[in-house]
Amino acid sequence: MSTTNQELNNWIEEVKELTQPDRIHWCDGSKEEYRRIVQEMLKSKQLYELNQETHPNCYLHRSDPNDVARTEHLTYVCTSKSETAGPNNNWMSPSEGHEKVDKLFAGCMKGRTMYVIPYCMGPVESPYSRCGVELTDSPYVAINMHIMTRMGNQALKRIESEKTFVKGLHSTGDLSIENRLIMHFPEELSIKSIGSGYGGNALLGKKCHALRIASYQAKTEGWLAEHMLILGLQSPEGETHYVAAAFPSQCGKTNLAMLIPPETYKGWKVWTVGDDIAWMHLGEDGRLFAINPEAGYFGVAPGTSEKTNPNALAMLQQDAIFTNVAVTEDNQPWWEGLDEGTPKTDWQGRPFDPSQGKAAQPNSRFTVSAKHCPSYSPEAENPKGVPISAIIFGGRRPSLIPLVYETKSWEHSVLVGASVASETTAAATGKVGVLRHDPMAMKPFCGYNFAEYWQHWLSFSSKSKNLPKVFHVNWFRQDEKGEFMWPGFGENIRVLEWIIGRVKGQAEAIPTPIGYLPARGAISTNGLDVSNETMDELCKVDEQGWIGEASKVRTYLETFGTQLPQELRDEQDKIIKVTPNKCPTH
Ligand code: GTP
Ligand code: SPV
Ligand code: MN
Repeated sequence: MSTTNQELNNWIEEVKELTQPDRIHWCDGSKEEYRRIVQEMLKSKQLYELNQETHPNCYLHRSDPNDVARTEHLTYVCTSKSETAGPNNNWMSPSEGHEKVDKLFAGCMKGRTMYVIPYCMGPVESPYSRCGVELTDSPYVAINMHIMTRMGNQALKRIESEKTFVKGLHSTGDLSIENRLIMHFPEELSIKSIGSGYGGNALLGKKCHALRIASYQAKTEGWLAEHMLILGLQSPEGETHYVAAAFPSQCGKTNLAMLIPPETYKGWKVWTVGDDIAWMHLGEDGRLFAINPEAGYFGVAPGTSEKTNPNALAMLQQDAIFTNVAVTEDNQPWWEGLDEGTPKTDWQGRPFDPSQGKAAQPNSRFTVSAKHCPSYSPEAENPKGVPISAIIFGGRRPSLIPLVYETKSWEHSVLVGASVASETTAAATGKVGVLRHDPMAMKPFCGYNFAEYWQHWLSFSSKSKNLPKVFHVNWFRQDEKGEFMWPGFGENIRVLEWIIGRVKGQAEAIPTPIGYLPARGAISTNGLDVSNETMDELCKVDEQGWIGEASKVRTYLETFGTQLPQELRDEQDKIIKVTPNKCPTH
């Protein structure tokens, strides 16, 4: 096959010469093609069939044990000037980047099939969607892209008429960490990734294109590409407000996006638009409109249960790919926190032995089509996107940071986003549980200098008087025993209700130097086993703690030097000046 797009034909020829695949397979995106690749992978033991009675069309993939998460230290942004990438990215010049990575690509597809995957990020009919083509020697990537993106003929057609696309070259290489590089060339709209088959490193439409490359494009074109879920909260009166929320990896986006309200919230409903990425544009009325560029979920398995996320469990009953989970005696997928069944075989295919670690890899994942989610919003296919009433930032903070607070102004909102810090998780290699700065949950994903990114965020206040209200939440406060103080999951709707109440000018709040905190009783605890004392603790401002926090944030922000927008310093000065003795508690 070939295409009328000569640039694509030429690029494929170049890559063919460099990587020398035995065969080339153009993906058409059909169900039949998906089935065929699955059959081939079953034969070559790259996939295992799970129990087809309980989980029809569900398969398990076991990755290389060295390749289970994103590898941030091997991820680079290659721009002509190092300041463009900023201190928040690893940098190489484009020429050095190409040279280093092309050496690894030389001849790497010998004996393999190269899949040509045209894909569209976002509804094919949306003016906000963007296309790409991924060339990969991984059938696992091909079937995951089938689920995660709108791909094949429909995307190729758009590419042929639009004539522009992001070029993504991927190979699993030899899967060794020594020969792994994930390179981004935002000025060329291209990506080269080798040595990993793992999600964010290998499914190039996701973090590489839809965040790193897209954030760079969004900056020049005046929109936002963010690591955010999108949900619609429908009240019993039938009014729906859309909310976008940025939490770092493994900090609760998928769970919040699919929330099922508890018994006491009869008549409320959460609609899922997206669970990981939002592309937001200003509408004519000055509101931000968001589309979800993805078509599926690549979600965290551990912790997913009938209690925590029943919608996710329901969608995982069929047509899902599981990566690095354990299996039960009767071949059903299993992970820690599932709350039923017993693991027989661990994620590496060994008989499960607790002395060798967890049964499921802590970053084990499922891939499933968004359409299988019972709460999937029909508005997710709306080419215009959904209007955003509130933006939420958050992170994993065992202490200090309140359950929820509202910012005071757009400038303060950008400071609050830039100040996000969170404990590291298993989504990336490295130590887990270390507090690190993760502005807007974009530390691993912003394709250019954070200082310029904050400036870009700040610029929206002069373009619109109709921006969403902004909040910060923390589901992860712990007591002295290390237990979570807030029940989280479905109960998070109580916080969403307060947030929408604030948007509508109805919910009560107390002004403090850090922002507006919920007044006592403004967040309903009806039917909840959380004491008033705990609520007070969750919603208070610890002055000394905040002075220390502000000083750490300041030290971090100053690492961006003269490029740091002055507005962020000014906003922080305002907080520090008024903080001593001026934080009202309830
Ligand atoms: P990525 O896909 O890596 O971007 O993660 P995510 O932000 O979508 O996180 P996800 O919803 O998958 O949750 C990650 C982990 O946090 C899971 O083990 C969840 O069970 C747990 N979690 C999610 N929400 C809550 C919550 O409200 N409270 C508590 N205590 N844990 C939560
Ligand atoms: C994340 O790490 O934020 C994920 C998984 O959503 S990955 O696709 O690997 O980026
Ligand atoms: Mn994510």
